[in-house]
Parts: sequence; C-alpha cells; structure tokens
Amino acid sequence: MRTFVRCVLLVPALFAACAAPPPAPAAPGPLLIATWPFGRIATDAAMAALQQGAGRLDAIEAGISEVERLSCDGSVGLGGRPNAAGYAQLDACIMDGPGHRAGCVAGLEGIVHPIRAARHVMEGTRHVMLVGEGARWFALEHQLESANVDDLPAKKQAWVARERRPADTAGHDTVTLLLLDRDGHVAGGCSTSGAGGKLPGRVGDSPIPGAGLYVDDEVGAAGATGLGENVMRYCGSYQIVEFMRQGMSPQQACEEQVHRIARKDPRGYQLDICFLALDKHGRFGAAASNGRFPFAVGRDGRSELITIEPVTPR
Ligand code: SD4
Repeated sequence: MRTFVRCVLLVPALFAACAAPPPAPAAPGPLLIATWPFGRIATDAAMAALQQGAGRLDAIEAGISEVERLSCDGSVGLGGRPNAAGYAQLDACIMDGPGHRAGCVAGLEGIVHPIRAARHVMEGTRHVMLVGEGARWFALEHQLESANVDDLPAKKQAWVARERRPADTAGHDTVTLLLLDRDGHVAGGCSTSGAGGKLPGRVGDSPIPGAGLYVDDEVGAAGATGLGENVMRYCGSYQIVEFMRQGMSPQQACEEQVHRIARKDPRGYQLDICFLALDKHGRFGAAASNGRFPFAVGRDGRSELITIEPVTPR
C-alpha cells in the first residue's frame, strides 16, 4: 500500500519534470574589462549603471564618462596630456554589437565627454566619424559640456614660435572598456587624449574602428592601449576578433596579435602596445608587448585588478 501511495505521488512529479523545458544555461555576462588601474573606475561605474537597469551603451558611456570627468592618469579627458602646442585634442570611439554600429570623434577640443559625442555620432547621424572643428561644433549642437577654448589659436601660435616639444608632455594612456551583457551582446568604448606631445592634428588608433576598438556581436570585442602608431598600422583590434572567430581564446588571440606585430615591425617587441579582449562565452584575456599591463575586470558585482607580464618574445 505504501509503495502504491509513493508511486501515485511520484508519477505527477516525474511527468512535470519531463514536461518542463530544460533550464536555460547560465548567461556568461555581464562581464566588463577595462585598461589600466583606472579601468576599475570604468568597470565600477558601468556595473553600477547595469545594476540600475541601464542598457549596454548607457553602461559603456557611464564607465568612460567617469574616467573622462576625473581625467584619470592625466591621459583621458580635458585634463589629459597636451599636444605639442600645449592643449588637449581628444579621441573617442563607441561600438555596439547589434547592428554593428560605430561612432567616433577625433581631434576634439574643449569637450568634457568625447565618448558622449561619439555616441551621438553613432545614434544620431548617418556617419561614423567626425573630426576637429566639425566634431566640436556637433558636440556643442548637442549641448555637451564644454570648456572655454577661446585662447586656443593664441596657444597654437605660441607653440609654432617655440618649435620644440615640451618635455613634460610625453606618455600616453587610454581607457578602453569592453562589455558582454547578460543577453550575450557585446559593446565597447574608448577615450584618450592620445600620445602626449603629438603634433596638432595627429590621430591615434583609439577612434579608428578596427584599430583601437572592434566589436563583433558574433564573436566578441577587443581593444588597445599604447602607442597608436604601432596598433593602427596592423588593424590591431580587428585582427584579435578575427583570431577569436577562428577559434582562439581571448588570451591566445591577444598574445598572437602582439607576436604577429612584433614579427613584422622593425621595433620588434619594443612596441609599447597592450591589447585586451573578451568573447561571447564570457572569457577574457590581455597581452602586452613590453612592460606590465594592469587591467580591471568587473563581474558578479565587483571589480578586481589583474596585472600581466609582457609576452615572452619568440
Ligand atoms: C594613442 N593609443 O593615441 C593612444 C594612447 C594610448 O596608452 O592608449 N596610450 O596612441
């Protein structure tokens, strides 16, 4: 009798278990990675935005805006490294996986949040990139916060007279932030004042899709930091995404790209470049040509800093 009762109770339970759809596999996102120790500011702000219900582009914008606002490391935003003429010209790019959309600004003067200008280019125009005066006009048209740059022509002329690069403007850094959201879509953004002491009008890798940033919703995303001239000649980030498409992990893909560039380049491994990448499976990786590379990883509601050694030359 007891066996009979147990069977009667078990049968509906078994039937329900068989009829129920299999549990959905755990989503690998959200996952965020960002360049340099100040990347934590970006991953923290982006995660906070996601937790408040923001979409992936709002999260990217929130993360990068915060680094721009603080002009972290003196290399992002208006407080970033001045060019050879003594003032900051800013570059930024944003890309979204769905729709394969991109927006970029380059050589932007006097605008506090270049990433917002880049996003407006992506979402509000039929173009991908705006530069210089046009980019500044566009940003002001969109009421983006600006600083007074009225005296810039005077500064430019002053520099022409000096004909020498100020010694204190060397160096460079970029905030590059990559995101895999909980729906499995990818997006990324980057912002920089570029290489310190650059010639006015010089544009680095950061605002060039495929160079400093590349996003492909079928595969993942990659980004760069370092000397842009050594990244943009090799379509640095695009190639990493393609390596991942061919089956490499993000770590393998970043390392392979450093080796590939070092093989071709007369400088060998003395390239001053770093890459980071994530894929749709929730894996991430990073590689540096020479010098250590700290980067931030945000997941499960907290950010941590990981520092990698440069690749071993082969
Ligand atoms: C540039 N890639 O303009 C940027 C600067 C940078 O670490 O990332 N430096 O070349």
